[in-house]
Amino acid sequence: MNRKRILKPALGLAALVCVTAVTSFVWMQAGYSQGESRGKVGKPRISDTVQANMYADNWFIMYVNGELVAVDSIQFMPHNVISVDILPDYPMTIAVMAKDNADAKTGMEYANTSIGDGGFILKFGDGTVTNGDWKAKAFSRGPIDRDTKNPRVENTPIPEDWYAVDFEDESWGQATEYTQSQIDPKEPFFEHDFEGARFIWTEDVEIDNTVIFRHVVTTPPDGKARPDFSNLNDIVPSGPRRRPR
Ligand SMILES: [Ca+2]
Ligand SMILES: [Ca+2]
Repeated sequence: MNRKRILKPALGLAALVCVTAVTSFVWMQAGYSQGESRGKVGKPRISDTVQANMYADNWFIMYVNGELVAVDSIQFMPHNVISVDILPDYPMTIAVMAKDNADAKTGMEYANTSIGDGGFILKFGDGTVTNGDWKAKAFSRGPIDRDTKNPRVENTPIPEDWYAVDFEDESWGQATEYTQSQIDPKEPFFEHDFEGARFIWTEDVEIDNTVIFRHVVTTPPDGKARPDFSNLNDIVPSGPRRRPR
């Protein structure tokens, strides 16, 4: 074969590899300085997180800033505390759907012998707590009029975006606070930090069986300054510079 024919593609390939390497290096450098120019933020450490404690009678699911953060792992009993680490990011929109254990057709529990009652409480390590400032709305109620002989359930369709940050909850009422003795939490509750938090539900803790709570925390309640980790996907954290490949 002609030497020239072999040499030409080989030179072309070498040039391509060289251009790619230089481009990659420039891209890495640009990416790094872009991260720097947007304000330095180190990689989040576990010490940047706060503990979130939740107790629900009987079940809940929680979103923070539109992201799924916690699901109660036990639907009914025993009553349990869910404790997870979260990376706080303000303003922080918390959306919780809580459910009292209730038969879908009667709204009652324990083989349709009891109306049953709900209750929800939450405390985050930054001082965020549940109280009457939270918004609350019932989406499933029963038995209507407490008629346990002819039990009926009223359901309101749950909006698909109930947990979204921009969901409109202006028309919703405020949560009702309940005392510890009214809710009567079970043992694991006392082993976790809920100090300063209030049990909440709608104004009817018995008949309202599916309730959504929403709350916006504008600044850290404990007043502690925290880095803004909200755009972690869009920046290159400061720290050890990555080697160009
Ligand atoms: Ca109930
Ligand atoms: Ca219950």
